[in-house]
Amino acid sequence: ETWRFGLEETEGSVQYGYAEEFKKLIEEKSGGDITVQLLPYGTWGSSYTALYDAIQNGAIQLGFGSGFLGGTVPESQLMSLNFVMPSDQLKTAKILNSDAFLKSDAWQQSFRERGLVPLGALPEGYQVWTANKEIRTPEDMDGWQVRVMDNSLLRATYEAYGASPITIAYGELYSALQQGQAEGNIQPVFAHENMGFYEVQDYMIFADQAQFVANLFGNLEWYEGLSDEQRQTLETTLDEMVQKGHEIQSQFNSERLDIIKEKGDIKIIELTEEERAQFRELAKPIRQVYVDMVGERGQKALDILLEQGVGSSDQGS
Ligand code: 6CS
Repeated sequence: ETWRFGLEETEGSVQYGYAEEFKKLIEEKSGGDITVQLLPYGTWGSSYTALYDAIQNGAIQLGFGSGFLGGTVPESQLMSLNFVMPSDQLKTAKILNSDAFLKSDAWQQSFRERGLVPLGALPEGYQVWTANKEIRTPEDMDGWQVRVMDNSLLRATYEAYGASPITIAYGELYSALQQGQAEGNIQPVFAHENMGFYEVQDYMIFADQAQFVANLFGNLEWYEGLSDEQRQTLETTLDEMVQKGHEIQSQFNSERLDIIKEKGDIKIIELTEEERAQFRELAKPIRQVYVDMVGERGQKALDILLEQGVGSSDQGS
């Protein structure tokens, strides 16, 4: 049988790199029983909702959903909170893929209630700002028209920072930045390179405020209908992919940063601890915004993360 795997990103992206490795493992382990077909950005329709709908109705068996998934699974916006995850990216991957979080009733029900099942999460690297002016403090963000993914929590976060967030489709973002409809962008480094965004922006700002995290999820009926053997193949592959996914994103992000530095003339800024602290302070109340938005189940999911994630290196401490 064929598993169709929908990606929110194009070839050359972290999601694509992950999916290629996932495909290889599943096909090897299943001894030819399963074929995985990769469907990169654009092959399943024009809006992310089309992808999520196709997974809900079973036309596509599994796929990734990140910032835009909030419209389908509101609780998934948990992944968009700033200053919550541990700064260690592998640790973040392990926590998000732990049974304690992934198999919790709170997280399972959030997806199952919508005909979906959560399979894992893929941190794709730190979210890095780009702009046409220097940004170091919330004051610098005043009125700044930054493009965010279509997600109420991200809008609330950037409004709290003082910016004026706007939403634009991923595929239309390059020209929007070029033409000045959007004045800033937020992406992991590989995406700034993969989509060419860095070519039309002057500053790249590392604030380490959040990692980009994509949820991996499947159609619930498809998942329930898997044989024991197929489910075993899926589970062991997902386990292996936690470490591999981390290696893929680390490699992609570091190689692409080198390319950006080599090819572009974008200026790189790294915020100091004092500068970061100003954003962290403003981001704190957004945890409550998340809970107010999605309710008790969201509170539970957040609590599980905080219980596991808070340590000496925690971004939120
Ligand atoms: O910004 C976006 O809309 C997209 N960016 C990435 C890196 N992946 C998917 C996401 O939706």
